[in-house]
Formats: sequence, C-alpha cells, structure tokens
Amino acid sequence: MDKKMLTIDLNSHVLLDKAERDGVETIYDRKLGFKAQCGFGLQGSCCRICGMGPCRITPKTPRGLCGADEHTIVGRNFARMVAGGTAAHSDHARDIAHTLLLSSRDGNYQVKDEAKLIALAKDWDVETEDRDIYDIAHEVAEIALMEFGKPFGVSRFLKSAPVQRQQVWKDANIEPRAIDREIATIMHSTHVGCTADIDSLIHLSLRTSLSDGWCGSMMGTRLSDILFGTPTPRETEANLGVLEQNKVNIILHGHEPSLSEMIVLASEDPELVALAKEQGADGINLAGMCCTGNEVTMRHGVRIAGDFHQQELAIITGAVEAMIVDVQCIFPALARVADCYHTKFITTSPKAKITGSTYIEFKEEEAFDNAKQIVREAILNFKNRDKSKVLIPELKSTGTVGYSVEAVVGQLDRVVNSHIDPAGTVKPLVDCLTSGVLRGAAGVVGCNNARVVSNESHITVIKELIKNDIIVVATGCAAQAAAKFGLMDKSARKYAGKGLATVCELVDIPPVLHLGSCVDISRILDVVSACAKFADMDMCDLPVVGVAPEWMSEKAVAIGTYVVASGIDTYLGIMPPVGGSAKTVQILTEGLKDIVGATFTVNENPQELAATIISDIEKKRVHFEALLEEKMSAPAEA
Ligand code: XCC
Ligand code: SF4
Repeated sequence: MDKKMLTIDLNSHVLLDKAERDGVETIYDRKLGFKAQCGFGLQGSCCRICGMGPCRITPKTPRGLCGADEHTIVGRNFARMVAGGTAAHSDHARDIAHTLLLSSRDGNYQVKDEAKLIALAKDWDVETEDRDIYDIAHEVAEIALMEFGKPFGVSRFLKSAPVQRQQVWKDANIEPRAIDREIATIMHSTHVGCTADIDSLIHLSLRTSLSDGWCGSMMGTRLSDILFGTPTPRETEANLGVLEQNKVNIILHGHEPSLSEMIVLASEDPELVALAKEQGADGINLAGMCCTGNEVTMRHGVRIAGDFHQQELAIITGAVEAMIVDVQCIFPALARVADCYHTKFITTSPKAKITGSTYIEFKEEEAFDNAKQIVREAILNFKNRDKSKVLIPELKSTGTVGYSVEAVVGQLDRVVNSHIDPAGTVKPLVDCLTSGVLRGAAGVVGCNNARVVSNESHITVIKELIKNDIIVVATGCAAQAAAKFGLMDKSARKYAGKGLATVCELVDIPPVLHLGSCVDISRILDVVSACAKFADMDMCDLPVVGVAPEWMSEKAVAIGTYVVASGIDTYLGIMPPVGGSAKTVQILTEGLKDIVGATFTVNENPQELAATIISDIEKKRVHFEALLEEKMSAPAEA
C-alpha cells in the first residue's frame, strides 16, 4: 500500500515523498509496518492490572486468573482511560491556576480579562468590592487549586449547568467531587480485587469524566481567558504552507498556553527580532500545532502549521529551526526525525521529558527569560539550515478563528437584535434553532487516528453536516483539519445548506467555528448550557450533538464520556476498546440513555456516521419542537 493513501492532506503527500527520499521514518511507515493490531487490545479484553496477568479473555478462557470476566476487564480498562484523560486535562488546569496565583501587575503574567475574573469571583463568593484585582486573582486561584483536593463538596462549576441537568447528576449520584479524588477513586476501584461490576465501573467513569468537563477543563479555559484574554474573531492561515523560506520558523506544539504565550511575546522582542536579522533571516515566524496551536491562533491569530499527524512532517520540511513542546500529544519519534535535520527539538516540561531532545525547563517564575532563551536558540540555529534539504509545501488555507462563547453570542446578537438584551443574549442562536433555519448544532472535536485515513473522516462528516444546515463548532485537531481544508473561511458557506448559508451571510461567520483547544470543549458545554437555560430545558432536549470522527487519546475518552454525561449524544468514528464486553457496549450505546439522557453511537464509515447524525438530529427536533410547543401553550407563571 502507498502510504499516501493514509492521509488526504496534499501537503502531507509532498512531504511523505520527501521523507522517503531523505530516508526518514514517519507514523505512516510504522502504520504500514504493523501487520495486524492485537485483537485483545482492540477489544479491551486483555487485563494487565496485576502481576499474575496478562489475562486474555477467549471463548476457552472466559475469566482471568482472579476470575474477572470480560465485563470487569473491559470496564476497568475503559475507566482507566477516563482517569488518564481527566488527569491530563486537569493537571493542565492546575498549572494554569498556579500561573494565576503568580500573576502580578509587573510580573510575567497579568490579568487580561478582568470582567471574566470578577464574574468567576462572584460565582465563587469571593469579595470583589474595593479590592485590588490581583488580590482577587490570587484568592480565585487558591480556590481553584482547592478544587483538586478538597475533602468535601462537589465541583463549583456544576451550578453553571441548567438546573434540570444538575438534578440528573444528583439523582444518578455522579456529581464530581474533588478532581484528584475522582481519579484516585478510579485507580483504586480498578486495582485487583476491587470493583467487578460493570454498572459500577461505568458509574465511576461518568463521575470522573464530569470532574474533567465541569471542573478541570472548564477551569483551564476560564483561567486561561482571564490570564491571556478571551479570544475574539481574527483571520489566520493553516497548513504547512505557513512556514516561511527566509524566516526563523518556530513551531509551538503541545497544550498549555503559559509557555506559548510567552514565546509569542519573546518573538516580538525587538532585541530578538534584530538578532534574527543579524543572522540573515527576514524575521521570526511562529506557527502552531495541536492544541497549543489552537490556543495561540485563538488569541493571536498565530498561523496553524498542522495537526497531530503532521508533527514529523513539519520537521521534514527542513525549514524548522525549533520545535518547542510542553505536554501531551508529542511523538517521541520527533527526536529521531529532528536528528536528520538541523531542527532543535526542545522539551520544556518535567512532565514530558523525551530522550534525544534538548531540555530547557520552563518555569513560570522566570517565564519571559526562559521564553527568550528558547527563541534565541531557534534564531541561532537558522545558520545551520541546509537549503538543499528545504521543501516547504505550497498549500495553506485562510480562515477565521477565535470564537469564544462571548464572540459567538456577541456576533449573533449584534446582527439579529438592534439592542442587546441583557437577559437573553443567546436568544438569536436559540431562535435559529427553534425556527429550524439551523436544524441543529454539532461539536466536531478530537484527534487524528492512524486507524483511519488522516483528516478524511473529519472533512467528510463536517461537510455533510453543514450541507444539512447543522452548524459546526470545532476544537482540537478536528478544528485544524477544518481550517486546513478551508472550512473555516467565510467563503465556505458555499458548502452549507440554505439555512446555514443565510445565517453565515447575515452574521458574517464561517459555517464551522473554531472554539479552541480540547480543554475548550468547556466552551461548547457553556454555549449549550446557556441555550438550554434560555429555553428552560435540559441540555439533552436540544438538537445538539458531539462528534469525534478520528479520536485517539485517553483525553478524548474522558471528553466523550463527560459530553454524554452532560446529556449530549456523542458519535465516534473509531470504536473504543470495549468490544470485548457486550454489556459495556450495551450500556454505552443504550443504557446510558436512562441515566443521563444521551448515549454513544459508533460507526467507522464517516459517510454513514454523518447520515446517522443528521437523521438523529431530525428525531431530536421532533421532541424539541414538541417541548417548545408545550412551553408556549403553558400559562405563564405568576
Ligand atoms: Fe492531541 Fe489536543 Fe487529540 Fe489533537 S485533538 S491529538 S488530544 S492535540 Ni485534543
Ligand atoms: Fe488477571 Fe485478574 Fe490480575 Fe487482571 S486482575 S491480570 S484478570 S488475575
């Protein structure tokens, strides 16, 4: 098989040929090298939880040595994926909370969105009258940090959900307590000799995932907006064509904005810009990958170099002076790829050290100095670029990014209402849904997965949805796929159905809105929650869905689970490793309906997946419209 069949990105094709010529191995070579993947792993029916194992479930050996059956084994593996994902998102939020604690008027980090800080402080009963903004920031940061380990109570963010949803969580006993506690509880409960009941394992997974969505991730987004500013719409470009022939190219890859924000500042430092010129470059060109790329494009319009599957290809252009990473989604393979070129592969986090990289620890206390040091390394590396090894592929697409909830709501409200109604700013959005001009909304999120062709599922699903008047909001690598294929450009309304195209034209938005990184899926929760509250409904009553066409990470498993637990039906283009237990599959795809009012649907054929989503949204509309009717005819409350 030609490895170019494994991605639909034409820039990737160009660079795969170059990789071949340069003798460099990529994920696509390794994919072809893997004969078949382990069937037990794919089904989730291999247990390595204790030292007697691994125990693998087969028709002849239906139980592990301890007697655990396939449901226990699959359920425990699933729960541990949720715990892993929750840990990653939430630990990210913890770092941001620490950064907020360090913020000061004359330090490295300042409060950029005071209004958002004050709003959060008020939500958390922090005194705001006559107080220095930094005193408020520090108290909020301390309370945020307590959310990880507080001995009593549940997540403070739950009360931002509609009351109906809060009741669902209470009734199901899945209100998440402290984040670290939920993760530890799963690790304990899945230890050998603990939980051996599939319902209970799923129950634990729901509660832990909610501590991600409605605590860790939500905190990550809120505090990042407070520190770095709430995103506003801005123009950008996407794909590897954003690299520049005669500039120092620096790729920012990973997740946490505390490092990348400082690099953005450092790259504008006159001294460093002058140094770049001295070295013969025309300037410094920053470009982002993965969620760091999303963070900096949302807030600064920094151009998007590419997605998860293009990280090696970026280096293979031969034009990257430094690939700077912090945590999550970084291929260890980058060290070997960077060795074949002049690229400096710089790791910065004690949580993600990688053999073969240059390690420059990033400390928030010395943030700007660290960032300048890193940028300087990149600049000084420019002279080592071997021009004969450079190939920057041509393609790049334009698009508009930066749709925070405030931006989405504000944009719609400005156009539809001549005045801004403080009680109901989401009214125009809800009106579009109730009138049926928009049939529904879909959050398309998640990664690239080498089990399918890179980007193909994202693009197929997104195009089908917008064609059928379903507005798409996107985050993570799904958003980058959409941006690369031009779907975040306002001209992409030509692919939209009549209703969506009209809304896009009136409101001046693209049919696919970039909402940010994967922790920013909390923005999707916020917007759905606001619409549900406005319509006096539960989140599960709205014609709204979540879709992860090419998910791969444990974080994605946590996300999918909290989205379902929030009452939003979720559609996966990759089967999670649960097929080994019919009961687990039954609960995830049907049983959850009775507990949280939503379920998972899986279909690895993107065309079919899209068709199912569209028909399910229409079914949801029947219920939604009946509810609306009921509310309209009910006598107004006294
Ligand atoms: Fe990672 Fe967040 Fe997935 Fe992309 S989408 S591959 S998790 S960078 Ni989050
Ligand atoms: Fe085997 Fe049970 Fe140990 Fe798992 S916990 S490895 S099933 S003995």
